Amino acid sequence: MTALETWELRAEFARRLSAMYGREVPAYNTLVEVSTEVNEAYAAKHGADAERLGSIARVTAERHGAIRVGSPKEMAQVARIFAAFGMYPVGLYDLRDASSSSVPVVSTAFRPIDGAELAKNPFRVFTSMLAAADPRFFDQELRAELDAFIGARQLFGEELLTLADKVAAGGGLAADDAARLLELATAAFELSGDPVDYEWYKKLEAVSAVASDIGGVSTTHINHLTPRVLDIDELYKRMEARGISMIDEIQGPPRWDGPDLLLRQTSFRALGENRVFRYADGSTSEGELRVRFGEVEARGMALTVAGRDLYDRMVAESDARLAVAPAGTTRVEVAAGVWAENLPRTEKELALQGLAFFTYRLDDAALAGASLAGTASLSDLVEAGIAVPEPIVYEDFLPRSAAGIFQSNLTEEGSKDEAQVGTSYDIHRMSEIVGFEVHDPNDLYQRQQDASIAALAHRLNITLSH
Ligand code: OOG
Ligand code: NI
Repeated sequence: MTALETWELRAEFARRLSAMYGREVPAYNTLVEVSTEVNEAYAAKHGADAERLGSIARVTAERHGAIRVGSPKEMAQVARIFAAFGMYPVGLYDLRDASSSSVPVVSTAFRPIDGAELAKNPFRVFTSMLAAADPRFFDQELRAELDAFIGARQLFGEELLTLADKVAAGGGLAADDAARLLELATAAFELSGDPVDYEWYKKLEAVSAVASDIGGVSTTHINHLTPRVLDIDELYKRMEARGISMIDEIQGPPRWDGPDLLLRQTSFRALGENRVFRYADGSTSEGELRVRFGEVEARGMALTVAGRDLYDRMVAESDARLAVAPAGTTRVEVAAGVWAENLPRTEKELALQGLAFFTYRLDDAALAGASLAGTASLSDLVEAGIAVPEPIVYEDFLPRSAAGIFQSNLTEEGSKDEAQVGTSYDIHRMSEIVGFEVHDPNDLYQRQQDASIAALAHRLNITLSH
């Protein structure tokens, strides 16, 4: 019996969730189909350049999922399951303040953290936890009810958790254990047919539709599953041409003629799905809920702290200009102008200015014509074409886009009592909750870049300064 490697398990987990979600939300299959068309056309047109930010095999299989849990206990349990698939928490996203309407969650993303693992299969899951302790959203009485409801449910069974711990400890599983782990882990995220308590659901929905989706039902489910495309503008056009109306704008960086940066995302609005409701008199009947939707993304390069500061300043500048722009001007039009003014247009310039993360490849031909003494600067090597910067792909999320994705699917504003002081969460608190260290994404990119520079210096047998 062959033992499966962790990445094979992860890839199979993503495939199974994808098959399940496609049965539940058929429009997802359309999105995947159109994404595949767009990627094939893009690869045919751009050749090797299309693989600058990941092989076609990686990009074709690439998905991120989003799930939502109700308590620290549930967060810690789901972390054990993801660990079995080589997915660890990275980044803290506090969406409570990133949005104007009521989004009472704090989130992290579970994903592989090692470059080689990411290249094999980068499946990631954006995981949000209800901030039930935050008095701005939930008064004492509602909080007690929420705690009781969530405390009484079991999202993940003992068999699943035990199997997950076993594989996480051993780094591989015998085939029959693997089959069972995959079956149970996939089923844990399936939409449940259990009746939804109508009054309880509506009570939470009055605070926030996110709260009712999390705390108003007895199980969790995939909220969306997102394929990656190489040309998101083209995808947007093709989806609209098929009669699927997308949200108004692509979130994140604008389209421009320089390298792809960070993350651009777009989605179509939640679709009505049948659910059974149970009413106060004990009767049940079919109703409809709209919470699950389709999203697609295009990934670009990871930015350094300096690059990210610049990005955040450009976002603020775009907002400021938009506020005084003539009616009808879009955010994207304004942003494209701001970007053109502020950002270098080539990977090489981004590397030289320290704005994005790179690994460095040695160009042997350029090296052959050069004479290197005992020390050199990385910049000189880049200028001379000896060290060729290769971009590191952004593997994470953007809080503003994430809040936008949540919000684009809310029909009501919900309520938030700003007179109360919010509960604070930081990356350390989140690590305690999750039961694993929540990595700072910048540290992971920096480590990868540093290792590549050290390897370069070693191969050249020189001391490298920056
Ligand atoms: C998660 C929203 C965030 C993204 O791609 O930014 C997200 C959710 O709706 O649960 O998935
Ligand atoms: Ni998403």
